[in-house]
Amino acid sequence: MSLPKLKLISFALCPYVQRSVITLLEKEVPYEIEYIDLDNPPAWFYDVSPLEKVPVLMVDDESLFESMPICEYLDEITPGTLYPEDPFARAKNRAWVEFGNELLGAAYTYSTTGEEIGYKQNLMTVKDRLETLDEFFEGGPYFNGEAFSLVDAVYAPIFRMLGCLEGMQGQDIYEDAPQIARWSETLLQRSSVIKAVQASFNDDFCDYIKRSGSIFAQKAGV
Ligand SMILES: N[C@@H](CCC(=O)N[C@@H](CS)C(=O)NCC(=O)O)C(=O)O
Repeated sequence: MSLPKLKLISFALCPYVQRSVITLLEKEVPYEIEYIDLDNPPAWFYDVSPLEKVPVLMVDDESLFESMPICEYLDEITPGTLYPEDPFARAKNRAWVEFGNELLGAAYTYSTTGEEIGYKQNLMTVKDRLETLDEFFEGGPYFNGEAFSLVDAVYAPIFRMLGCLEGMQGQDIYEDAPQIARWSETLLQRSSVIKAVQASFNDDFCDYIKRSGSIFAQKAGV
């Protein structure tokens, strides 16, 4: 089957975009990428993105929004699969993707909120979620064992973000989640994960947090 022409509409720091790029790279799908400024999106963006968010995948002349439908579509139009074949195992993978979305939301709020209470609550949520993840994690090296999956594609950008935050604040966020610390290290060394962002990502992300003037940035002294 010949593949359609694919173009990913992106924002350089977006973790949801990264999961789509990781999937494109893992499945060796040719694609183009266009970065937009989310603070000042081009007018055409509103025609292709009903929720006004990235990523959007342009498939020939049509658009597909929401990162997981994009990743699953890419997985389905290419040989092999990044999900388990067994329906129950696949459903459980999707449930852990949802868990990852919650973790990502808490990590984002913890690092960008201007409210002390929100900072504290979300930091606690991040640590609790990592601990829970550690209890359910089955040993690695990847989420499903030897095979890299879409669950890994979802968590890798979260671990990249947490790694930057740890570096800025000098604290060990994984102290109660040793298996997750190892999983994070494995993922952050994988080629598709490394290539899913621009070389300046860490600096750009730190700048973004600094500019937010958040409680996190104040406490980290950046
Ligand atoms: N549920 C969406 C979330 C995507 C998302 O939140 N993208 C952010 C950038 S990281 C965005 O476009 N925000 C723009 C806005 O909310 O106006 C997905 O999985 O694709």
